[in-house]
Amino acid sequence: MQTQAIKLYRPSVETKSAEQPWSVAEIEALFKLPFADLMYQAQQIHREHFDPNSVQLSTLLSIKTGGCSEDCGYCPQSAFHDAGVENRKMLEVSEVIKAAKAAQEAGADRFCMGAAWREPSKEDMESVVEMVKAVRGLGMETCATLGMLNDEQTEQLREAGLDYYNHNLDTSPEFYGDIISTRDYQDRLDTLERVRKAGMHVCSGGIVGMGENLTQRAGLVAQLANMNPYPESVPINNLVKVEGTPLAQAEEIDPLDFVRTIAVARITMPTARVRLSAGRQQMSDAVQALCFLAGANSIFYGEQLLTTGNPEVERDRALMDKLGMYPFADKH
Ligand code: SAM
Ligand code: DTB
Ligand code: SF4
Repeated sequence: MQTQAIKLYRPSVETKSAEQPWSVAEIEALFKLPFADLMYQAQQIHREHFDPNSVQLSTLLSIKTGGCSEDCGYCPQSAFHDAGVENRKMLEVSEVIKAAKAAQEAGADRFCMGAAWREPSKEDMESVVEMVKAVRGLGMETCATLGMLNDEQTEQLREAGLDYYNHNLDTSPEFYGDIISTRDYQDRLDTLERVRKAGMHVCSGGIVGMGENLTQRAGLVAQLANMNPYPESVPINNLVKVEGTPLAQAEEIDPLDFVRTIAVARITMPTARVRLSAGRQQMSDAVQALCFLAGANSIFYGEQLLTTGNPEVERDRALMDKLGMYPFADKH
């Protein structure tokens, strides 16, 4: 009988308290659940905390492109790699305002400014502060990702009205050294701590498909989920393989394993916005739909990520219509 089957396969939905950290083994066990059980658990938790048909839209703008002094193996903007990305100077505040207005008109509610820096300089900060104030003035939520920050800089950004700071852990501590050698994991954790202390929302996630094994993938989620509190926003990127970067030939991950990562992020961080981030351009509508079912409720919206492409607004609008989904901002 069908009802019996439902009872039989109903997983226990475990809600953890902040004092009860997730072990890597527990998270790995979630990854290994039968797909239907994992999705069911993720959906239950998603529906407890969010409208499952609503999706938050963030538009990205690269305010300073290329020539970065870090050697992140995935990144086309690193000066260590030859990915054909030009080292450009920082955008003018007026250019940023123009892009933010266009994003707002297209329906985005959050505008994220990204810079290819290890860390911003004093002069960089003066311009960024102007940009944040101007974008905030348009009534949009603001986000920035500028590399490592010191206490003074987090304070400046908070005063300017920055809502979110994006700083990804990218992968597990054990795998980090295989991907980046110019900084260490603790540097990332220190900046996140400063962002939290200054009172801004934390946006932190990672990349899958860099050759990490399952334990390492679970290790990334454990790091994020065990932050106290965990990030309000968790971008899950599927590696965009760019010619000229060390990871250009990385083995493609099975799309269902990507969906599983979203589901595990949702289960372990119930109230976070889980963002289906880089890699969507290469993803079918069906896989994206599974990601939304798994608990993703935010996307990057607009033709461009930082240096690589993202689905066109028309494609995303059509996808949302097809799925009966709507932008979060439309209902608030
Ligand atoms: N430089 C700053 C930093 O690293 O924090 C901010 C910009 S950096 C490009 C922001 C994030 O983009 C990285 O942490 C990484 O997660 C993501 N990213 C960069 N290249 C990527 C790629 N090829 N595929 C997927 N995500 C990527
Ligand atoms: C995030 O987690 N993904 C975005 C944003 N935060 C800054 C960046 C994706 C970059 C993809 C490669 C590129 O376009 O250069
Ligand atoms: Fe620089 Fe950020 Fe790219 Fe690393 S990910 S090379 S820090 S821009």
